[in-house]
Amino acid sequence: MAVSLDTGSVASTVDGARRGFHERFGSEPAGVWAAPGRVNVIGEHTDYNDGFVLPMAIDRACYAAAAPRQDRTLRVYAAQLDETVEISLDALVGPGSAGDSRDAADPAMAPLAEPAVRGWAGYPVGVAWILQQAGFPVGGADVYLTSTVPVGSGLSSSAALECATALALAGVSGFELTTAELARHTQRAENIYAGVPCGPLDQMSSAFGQDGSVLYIDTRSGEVRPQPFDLAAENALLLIIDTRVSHAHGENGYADRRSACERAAEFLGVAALRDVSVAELPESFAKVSVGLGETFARRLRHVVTEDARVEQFVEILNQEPLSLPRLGHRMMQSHASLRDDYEVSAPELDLAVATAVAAGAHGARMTGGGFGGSAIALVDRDLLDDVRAAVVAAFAEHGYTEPQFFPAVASAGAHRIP
Ligand code: GAF
Repeated sequence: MAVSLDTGSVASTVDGARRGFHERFGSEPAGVWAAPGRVNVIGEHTDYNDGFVLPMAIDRACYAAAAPRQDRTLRVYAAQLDETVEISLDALVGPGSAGDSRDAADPAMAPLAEPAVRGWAGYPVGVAWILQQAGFPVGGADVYLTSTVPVGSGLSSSAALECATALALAGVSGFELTTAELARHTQRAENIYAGVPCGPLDQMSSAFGQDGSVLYIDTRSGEVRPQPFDLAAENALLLIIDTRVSHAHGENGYADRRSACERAAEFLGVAALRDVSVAELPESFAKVSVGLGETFARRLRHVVTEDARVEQFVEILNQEPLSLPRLGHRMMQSHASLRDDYEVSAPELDLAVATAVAAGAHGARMTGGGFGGSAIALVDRDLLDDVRAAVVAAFAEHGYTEPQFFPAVASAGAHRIP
């Protein structure tokens, strides 16, 4: 069975965005801005614990074709949904309602009680809202959004949409956003306006992505260290296996894991679980088991060991010759910890991982928040067809929907299309 490595042409998508804008709004866009989705290679559920992550931006992106308007209206059309949201920017002053004193520097992530819009529209509108809150002069705009990031696949279609929208609004309104501002404000839009308590991983990946590199990010300091990740030189690739089980099923599970970590940190008297070292883990595990219960202790163990695995993975990446089996081993440990201690995997993800490895992958793991979405497998190119065929057969045998496959190609972060 041949594996198609074609992920669609960027040029045709950009052209499609331009043409789509023209058909919808009757004029030419002032520009097109693109922001990628991501896969997290390792370091899962560590970002909201101030820990380490190792994502890369992928060559699937959201494209925003946009033009300024003379009035204060923001009109956004989402091509994949065939839906438009239209709102006055003046209705977006103040956090949802006048008199709420929260501003963009406020660390509180509590969602707005009454955002002006909900659902998908809350993402682009939330971006306009947060940028205004932060004092940027957002002007009226028409925005046409089209995306090649599959929705619900755990590849950050929402961060891609947010970052593309933010850059387009900045571009047509005539202000600049630094990469760090882009990541921070879009995350806050998602937390506060869309009401999703995500950490900084997805928006940082989309903003800071680099061609050919994974990003070693310390989410506490915000430091981003790109690490070359040239799997082609090893005749290997990172294969994304989209289980087609929407990760949206896990929204409550995500919030629950996040608050369990916050409780465990508070109980241990540390600012975040990042502050518990591997050496302290046995003692901290015992304390949390007795004080809060064994489930909390297992959540703690996942976060502490996962942070350590990110550092080990980066160490291996920097050694010559590169050992794919050692990288694969860390991926397997990460998956087991997410499945057993953190309990965010799904039967389809477990099957994809086990089958890929049985068919010869060096390692595999779920990626993203879990409860569905995608797995990634580190595969030698000459075994690609075998791995894919084995996973397709295993899914069919279990009566699961056929998964989709595409390569994770480390790509540039959010940018204006020249
Ligand atoms: C989701 C969240 F949005 C991220 O912030 C991160 O916590 C991830 O799950 C798990 O690592 O993608």
